[in-house]
Amino acid sequence: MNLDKVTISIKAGNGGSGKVSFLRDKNSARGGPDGGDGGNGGSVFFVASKDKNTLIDFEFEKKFEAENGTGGMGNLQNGKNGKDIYIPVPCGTVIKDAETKQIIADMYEDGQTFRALRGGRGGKGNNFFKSATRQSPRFSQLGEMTKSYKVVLELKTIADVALVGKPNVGKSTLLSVISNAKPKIADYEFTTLSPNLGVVKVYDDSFVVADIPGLINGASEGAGLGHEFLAHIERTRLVVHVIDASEYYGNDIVEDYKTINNELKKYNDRLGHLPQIVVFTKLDLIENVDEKIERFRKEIKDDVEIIPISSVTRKNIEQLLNKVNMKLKTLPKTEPMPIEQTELEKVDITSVEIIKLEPHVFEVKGGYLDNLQRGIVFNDTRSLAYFQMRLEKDGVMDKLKEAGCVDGDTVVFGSLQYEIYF
Ligand SMILES: Nc1nc2c(ncn2[C@@H]2O[C@H](COP(=O)(O)OP(=O)(O)OP(=O)(O)O)[C@@H](O)[C@H]2O)c(=O)[nH]1
Ligand SMILES: [Mg+2]
Repeated sequence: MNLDKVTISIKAGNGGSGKVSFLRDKNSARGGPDGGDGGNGGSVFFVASKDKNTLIDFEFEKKFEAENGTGGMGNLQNGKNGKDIYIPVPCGTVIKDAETKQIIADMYEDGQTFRALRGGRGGKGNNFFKSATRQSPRFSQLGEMTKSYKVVLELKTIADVALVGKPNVGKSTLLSVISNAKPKIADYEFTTLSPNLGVVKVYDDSFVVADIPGLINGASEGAGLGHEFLAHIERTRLVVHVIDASEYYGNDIVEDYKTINNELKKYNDRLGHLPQIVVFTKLDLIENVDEKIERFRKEIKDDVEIIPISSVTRKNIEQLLNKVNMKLKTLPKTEPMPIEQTELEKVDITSVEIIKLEPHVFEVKGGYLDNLQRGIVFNDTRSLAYFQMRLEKDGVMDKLKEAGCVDGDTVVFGSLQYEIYF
């Protein structure tokens, strides 16, 4: 089960169709058109929530559909709008188009809301189409049908500090000592199977620490459990590199340090170059820590801060937290992922569809028209002239002729209608 990456499908609600209806009551033998408009479909939103830590909910529910708008009715009653849906995700969830893999949103801050899909527009009822010359329109518009899309949700936790190290060195123990988190701790490798987050308080400051599964040689290429979780800490600001300095299990502090740093570098450049504080754990089991530090320094040659601690006796824990806190103050805040402006709903600006609604009444629909109409001010004659010129130039008038439209016929463009003369 992968808690950090799931694919789900989402769909906005269809628009309800407009109604064809005529007023009937005992006083009027033949009343006017009174068909109402269809309601708009519901939209699909994502909301970032600090109360969620994993994507586990999506293991069980993978299909999200907003409500359809209902159809218009007689007596000028418009259909009801479909309800929008709000899908809660943990802060730090990156949403990608499953098809193109492009990022469409980074749900970064608590409460941040993102509309992924807009509900289908409701169609106009026949009342809308009445005019001086047409008293009894027997047509209405269909509601807009929406498509279903697949999106990938990927959790890239926003923690300030990452506890990184080999398995069983005491990362989770350290987190349990410095924060409110209660991770599982045990004397074997790969106790931690998914990341734990804890909030650490130092006087009036606080920061978030992530404890991830232990890393081993080859982790960056997928060995062990660490690889997928390295994605979590891509956005941390500081690495606390935890090394079991007791060397009780026959490990070597220098080798461990090099192995882990190598994996971080191989995973990506940013992780490889994050500032580090090295923590020697299990100090309570060590007799001469100064000697170890000296040997370590000589061999690694990096000028890195080393703090020996014991999570069991809590020795030097306060010193470590102060160091981390001070260091964080000097580091830039993490930023949301840079997003290229991509949208899930591919904007179609070319399609033109001509529908014969009834004899001598045609409707022009499609992405071409939506796009063109966005730039037109319909009560401005110059803007309107431009609209007509474009219809001519882009071949829409020819298409109308081909469909059987003749001089004097009515053509509906979205929410406008014209008598057409070629
Ligand atoms: N003596 C001593 N034992 C420690 C200390 N810190 C952790 N341990 C022990 O080390 C073992 C591993 O601790 P964990 O915190 O589960 O280690 P981890 O690094 O989270 O391990 P993974 O999740 O498997 O990667 C446990 O038996 C802990 O009790 C310490 O400061 N001193
Ligand atoms: Mg652990």
